[in-house]
Amino acid sequence: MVNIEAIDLACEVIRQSKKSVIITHINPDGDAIGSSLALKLALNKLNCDATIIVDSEVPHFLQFLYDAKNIETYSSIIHDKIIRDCDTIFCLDFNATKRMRSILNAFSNSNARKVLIDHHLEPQDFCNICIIDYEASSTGEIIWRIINKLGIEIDKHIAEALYVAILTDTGSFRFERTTSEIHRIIAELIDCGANPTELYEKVYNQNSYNIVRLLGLALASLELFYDNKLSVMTITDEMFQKTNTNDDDIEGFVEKTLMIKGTKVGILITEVARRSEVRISIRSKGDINVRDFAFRFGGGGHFNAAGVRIYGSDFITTKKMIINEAQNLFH
Ligand SMILES: [Mn+2]
Repeated sequence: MVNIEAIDLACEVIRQSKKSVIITHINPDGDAIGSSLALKLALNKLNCDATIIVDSEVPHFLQFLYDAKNIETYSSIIHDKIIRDCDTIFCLDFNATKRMRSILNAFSNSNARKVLIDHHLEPQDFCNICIIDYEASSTGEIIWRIINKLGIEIDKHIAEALYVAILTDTGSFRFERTTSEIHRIIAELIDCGANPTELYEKVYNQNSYNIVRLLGLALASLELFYDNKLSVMTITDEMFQKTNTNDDDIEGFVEKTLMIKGTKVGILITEVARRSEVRISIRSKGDINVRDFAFRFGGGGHFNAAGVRIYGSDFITTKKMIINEAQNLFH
């Protein structure tokens, strides 16, 4: 658990802030958006202004969250001044500067206090204050501790944002860090107005027909290697075109690679032609460390869930290389 001093420090910084910016990572997930919204609402209750900026759009399945419509997609003309003039910048749910993509320049040029709140391994050194808990299930969990320590009342909107953060980052309460403590936090959030049935429905059952068709193509692409221990899902640019979808629409697909009996590692390899990018998402079961695997190619993440983006290299060659290298995971 994150140490008490770090939480106290975060509370002190938050109380001193009057004008803040919250930055979260590109292709934001439920934890990125949920924890950012919860922190913003908490800051607002302390009369601190907060602007959430991301160099991406908010995914459709998270747009229902209260105040999500006010999350701003980065534009240098509009936001560089805000980033320069604020007193505190909170970086949530990422620990490598490349994850803020083009916001980085304005971030680096700002003299604001910089506070990192995150739960990923191997953080880069780019903030003045780091509140990091490698054992936390989600950034939302850390934000919950901070809000509690601040003595701020958790209203329905904050409860829903934190619930979605924890729901999505624990894979609906089934990943490794789903402790009894997490369930106690969730119980409290339910008491504060978060409705599990309603939130699950809004997060997971609002896919377009096109996305479900893309999932069908992706499932049909599954290939097994190394005695079925490795399962590989492939999404090509052609599949996106056929279903009129794009790489924002593949949230959760990688989890399906682990459905097969005997599979220990699942890899989703996605061709993102518009950015000359090959996006690799990796999941594993048990004691197979996929974070180190991703790290070797310039990516990162968690022990059982990691990813990497490879730019400017041929899709087929990259896929072959990744499958070949993945063999080492089973030694
Ligand atoms: Mn997270």
